[in-house]
Amino acid sequence: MTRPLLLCLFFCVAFSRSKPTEKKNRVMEALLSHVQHEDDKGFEYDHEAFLGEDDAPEFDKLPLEESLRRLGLIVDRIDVNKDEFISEDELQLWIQSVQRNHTFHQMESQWDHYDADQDGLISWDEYKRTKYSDGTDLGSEFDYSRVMEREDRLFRAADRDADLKADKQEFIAFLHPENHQHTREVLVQETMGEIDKNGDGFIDLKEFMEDLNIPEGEENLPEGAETERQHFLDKKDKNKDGKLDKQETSDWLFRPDLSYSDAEAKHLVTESDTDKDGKLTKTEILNNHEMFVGSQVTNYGEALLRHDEF
Ligand SMILES: *[C@@H]1O[C@H](CO)[C@@H](O)[C@H](O)[C@H]1NC(C)=O
Ligand SMILES: [Ca+2]
Repeated sequence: MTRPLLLCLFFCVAFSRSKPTEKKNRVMEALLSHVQHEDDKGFEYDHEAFLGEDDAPEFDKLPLEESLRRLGLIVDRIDVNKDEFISEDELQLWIQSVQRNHTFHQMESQWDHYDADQDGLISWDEYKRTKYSDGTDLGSEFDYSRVMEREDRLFRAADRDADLKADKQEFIAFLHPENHQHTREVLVQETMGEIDKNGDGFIDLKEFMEDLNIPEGEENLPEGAETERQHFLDKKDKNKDGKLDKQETSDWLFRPDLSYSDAEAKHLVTESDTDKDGKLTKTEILNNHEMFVGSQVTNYGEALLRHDEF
């Protein structure tokens, strides 16, 4: 699983008017979080995972006591089996729920804009008309027909009942194709289409390296190129036939071995589990509130120390 929560890079084409970077529209872009997970530079990543992108900043403004009170209430909600312990599994379910709700709210915030006739469905025509011909100058230097064709493909893939109208769940898949099996296929095809220059339906090593702008037979390989080559051979090409098929490409793009919610749940437990019993009590979480929810008050001293920066 990927980390959709914070991701609104190229896949937010649906809502963005800016000129997409032509070469960079690779799905990989979408898999990079805009907040890097570096705890030594603050806990923004953890806050967004635990509270959601919308609520995290609000929490940050609360006085310490109120922040702790609300965190306590959240802990009670996370403890679904009511055994007074928060397990990794319970945390992971919570993080997934935060993520799903965020995605849903994001979709809701765009819904009315596109559902022009307010019939509770967004037809492809409705979407297209609203987005591409509402009189806004889309800029002449960029060919939007390609973006539209791409969105057309995604829309059809997301439209499971094939009536060319998206309900809310279908619209979510359209907005976040990287999170759904049936829309991922389009992204895989797209990536293969770009890299598989000889069109044999596979990405071979030569094509892969050329896509990274590393010509074959290059003497002085740039830094990282050898690593990329080894990764291709050792990791990406699972069946060792020298090329990537659809499944291998999909595994490369979507990393089924990496679960964002699982990794984050493990991280939160590891960092707060004072008595090392593998699960958290409310006390352990409250004692580590800074990582879970943060608070202006706790950062107050730090902010004062840094006042010369402002
Ligand atoms: C997500 O939304 C559902 C339905 O509104 C709600 O019951 C649930 O508690 C929410 N999850 C989180 C993590 O806020
Ligand atoms: Ca409609």
